[in-house]
Amino acid sequence: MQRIFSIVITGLLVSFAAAIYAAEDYITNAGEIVKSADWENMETVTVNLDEYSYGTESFVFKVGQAYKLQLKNEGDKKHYFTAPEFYKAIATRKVQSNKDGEIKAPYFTALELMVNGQLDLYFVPVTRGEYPVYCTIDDHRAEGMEGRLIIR
Ligand SMILES: [Cu+2]
Repeated sequence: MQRIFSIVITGLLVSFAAAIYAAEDYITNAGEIVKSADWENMETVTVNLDEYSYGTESFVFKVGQAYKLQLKNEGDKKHYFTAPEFYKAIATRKVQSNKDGEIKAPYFTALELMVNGQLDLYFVPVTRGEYPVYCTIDDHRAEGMEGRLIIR
């Protein structure tokens, strides 16, 4: 009887821990954060992707500030803006392609930029930290295509 009781308790603790982990996985109240942000005073930051860099080694963002991150592929190959930990630390409003439309989703893990492509990520930084960004195509990361996204 006592054994069954402890198995039940263990099961409850495991599911409780899983719930906490899931809650911390992504910003769950992103919608509210995006809604209450001051988009009139949005800051625009441009990232120029090419062979093989993001133009600048690190980008710094402030918690609570509304941003448009313009990703421009100026290279001769397609490139990725892969940053799973960063996307978990921000409240995403949308990703917009000026020619084709916009995608509203609570979070992303990576964005792919075609040659001459541009995608604009609208977001609000939430969790302070330093997050890596890198390109997952072939050996691009080894060639130096990585950077740091810093939230202060
Ligand atoms: Cu690349």
